[in-house]
Amino acid sequence: MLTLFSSDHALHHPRTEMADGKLVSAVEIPSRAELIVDAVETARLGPIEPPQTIEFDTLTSVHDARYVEFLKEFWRAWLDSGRDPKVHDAFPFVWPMHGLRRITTRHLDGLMGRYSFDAGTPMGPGTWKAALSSAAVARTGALRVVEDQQPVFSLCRPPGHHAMPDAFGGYCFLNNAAIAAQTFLDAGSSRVAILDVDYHHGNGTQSIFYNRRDVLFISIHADPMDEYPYFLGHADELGAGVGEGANLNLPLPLGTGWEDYKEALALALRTVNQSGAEALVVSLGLDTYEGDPISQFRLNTLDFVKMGAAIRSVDKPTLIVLEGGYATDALASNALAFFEGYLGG
Ligand code: Q9C
Ligand code: ZN
Repeated sequence: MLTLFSSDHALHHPRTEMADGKLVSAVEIPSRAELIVDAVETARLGPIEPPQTIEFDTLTSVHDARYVEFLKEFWRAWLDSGRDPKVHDAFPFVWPMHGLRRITTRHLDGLMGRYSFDAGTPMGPGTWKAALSSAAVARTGALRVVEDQQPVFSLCRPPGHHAMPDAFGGYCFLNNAAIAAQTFLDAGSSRVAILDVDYHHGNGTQSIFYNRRDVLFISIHADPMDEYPYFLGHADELGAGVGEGANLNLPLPLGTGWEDYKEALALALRTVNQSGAEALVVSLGLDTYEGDPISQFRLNTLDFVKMGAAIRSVDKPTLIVLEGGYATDALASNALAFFEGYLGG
């Protein structure tokens, strides 16, 4: 299996994030991707290649152009506003909600609030370049699936599934899975399914395609009544307009283990199989692991073998896109376990 990877991911290297009323150590850190790419190499899963450059127009096929412009210009604006160039963890802390006006201000703090939805997603000098490389890894992955008619792994970092049409959050800036799905459509697929198995609901991916029929979004995740992102990912969100019926959320209780998880996965896979989709994008989060530091499901390493095997039963051109997963001591083995099952190891 081909893996796409860009070393530019390391240009985004947050040290801290806002949580529990204080700054704590960041968990979405460069070693995540390094551990997984090293494992792919050591296990000889196949070639590891860099992505092609990605066009601005590709980004704006799923994101608001002014939002992408904001991400691109952020660090220059930070410096121009006279702020500390040594800071590499910048956070928003005021948002245009609850009747406040959603306007784009001159002040950078207003701009950051306009284009974000949480305070847990630090931005620094290299964030834009890293996010762009991650999106390129996803897009090139989809193009290679079409070209080679083989499954491909896009080892994306930073992750993407929380990124909204016009807002960053949840450690995500550009929605890699959405860009990949749109790439399949632009290459001739009439319908694409996205299966999101990250522990957290993919609120960004859902939002991007909520009013559309051509992309079916299915997500298995911790119940947002009890878990981030709280304000989206509930079972009654079914899609809207012509997209009604093209969105399926399968929230599960905190503490869920494989016995219950596999039932939800079977339902999700049946739905994918019956959807008429001509390609599949898997948003692969490894944060369903029992040892994940910020998550509360109970899958073990062997369960990822079973997950990979179950997902492989879908007979469609498939791109696997990396999302979350923060247990650095187990990321390599969990990724390899998934691919062992997926590739029939
Ligand atoms: N102290 C992904 O897995 N913050 N994003 C949780 C923990 C948000 C996770 C707070 C977690 C976002 C791609
Ligand atoms: Zn996650």
